[in-house]
Amino acid sequence: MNPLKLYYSPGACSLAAHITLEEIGEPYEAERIVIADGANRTPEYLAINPHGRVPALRIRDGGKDQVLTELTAILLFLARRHPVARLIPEDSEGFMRTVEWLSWLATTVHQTGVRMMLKPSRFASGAACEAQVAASGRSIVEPAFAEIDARLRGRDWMVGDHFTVVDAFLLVFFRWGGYRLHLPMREPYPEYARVMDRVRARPAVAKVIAEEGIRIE
Ligand SMILES: N[C@@H](CCC(=O)N[C@@H](CS)C(=O)NCC(=O)O)C(=O)O
Repeated sequence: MNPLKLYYSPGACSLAAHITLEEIGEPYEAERIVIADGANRTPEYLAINPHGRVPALRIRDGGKDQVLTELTAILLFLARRHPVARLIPEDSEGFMRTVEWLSWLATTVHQTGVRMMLKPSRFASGAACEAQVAASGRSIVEPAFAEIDARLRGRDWMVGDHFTVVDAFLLVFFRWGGYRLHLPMREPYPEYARVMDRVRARPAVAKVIAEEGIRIE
């Protein structure tokens, strides 16, 4: 039995954790919890993650059997477990910027902007109110994508001088932008597209995309 087991839904934010697991090279198991089928709401899965969200990471080692939730926590845990993979910068400024990016992406961009656009009924009821919520979400997401694009200008990766977990998380939003939010991505955000092409060219990333059976664009 592998010590690490990831619970993921194809194309969800768990994609960043899946990529990170593949990048570190430690053997792991991965179980599909397809959100569209309601698999994240079954009693079995709620016993694993009572929040009913993916990703969740089961960690069985050191005589313990634990579950870690929250994508940011999972990314930092995996990167720290395998420092040789260099998935977070070694210096303290690079680490600080990594945590800053992960926090902003997970909260403002994902849980506020994207979620308001995709699931307005979780914030308001009635068609008019839901349309307002979705529009407010869009007013968060589009400037966020523009900021990501501007910050990538002249850079190969978002933080430090090598691929990190931040770049893996950025791929999730790039995919959602086109696929789920139906926004043009390549033309308005050419720097974002350029760096995501580099991310997608990594063998570990290509392998995970194939395993999840998803397309990026
Ligand atoms: N705060 C959590 C949020 C994770 C999250 O929202 N995951 C989504 C998929 S991208 C999910 O499981 N959604 C299921 C639902 O909302 O019912 C984290 O950062 O891990």
